[in-house]
Amino acid sequence: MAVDYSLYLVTDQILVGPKDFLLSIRKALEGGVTLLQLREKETNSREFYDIGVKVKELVAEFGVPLIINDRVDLALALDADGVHVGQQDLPLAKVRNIIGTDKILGYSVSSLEEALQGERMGADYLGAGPVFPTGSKKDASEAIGLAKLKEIKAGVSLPVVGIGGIGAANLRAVKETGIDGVSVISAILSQEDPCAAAKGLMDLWRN
Ligand code: TZP
Ligand code: MG
Repeated sequence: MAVDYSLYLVTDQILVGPKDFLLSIRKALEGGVTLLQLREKETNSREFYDIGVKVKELVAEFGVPLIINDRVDLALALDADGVHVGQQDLPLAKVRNIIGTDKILGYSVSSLEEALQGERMGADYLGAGPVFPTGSKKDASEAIGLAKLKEIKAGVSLPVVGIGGIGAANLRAVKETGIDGVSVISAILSQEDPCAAAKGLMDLWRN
């Protein structure tokens, strides 16, 4: 499956509120989001599954793949397109064994060492960051900055997306590191108009 990593939306239901959640995602998709990760840190398994069913239907309308954060079991239960895990989640090689080779496997990294390990262990893409300080992840580690992002991209052959504090103001500089896409939460979901926000980011990414 050829995946377009250009504008990768990570969801945060707490940020948007449950009432507007699906509508915000729909607007973001209308604005041109190319990949979507469902990330639920505070919901129980059943709620996660139920929202996953709805989000899967929604992304299917737009032909956008669905990635599930952390929860390999839910990625399988939902038959999502892939799963994204970090340094504190199940070991990457175990996840690959469980999901098989047809599903997309994403891995969070903050250093070239972790990136190379991800490559060796079978990741399909890397989420590198936080690039800049972010208020959207409680346990975010220190920002790695653009130089380190560039070093990670240059050191691996996998697609790399940058994440953390990325938005309209810094997207051009981020793109200059050579990465394959940007992953954002607040630059779309905290905006008044998620459709216009996504469109604006996509325009900046393309030009
Ligand atoms: N992982 C590293 S930073 C981050 C995650 C999930 C949060 C990104 O959110 P924002 O609002 O785009 O900075
Ligand atoms: Mg995780």
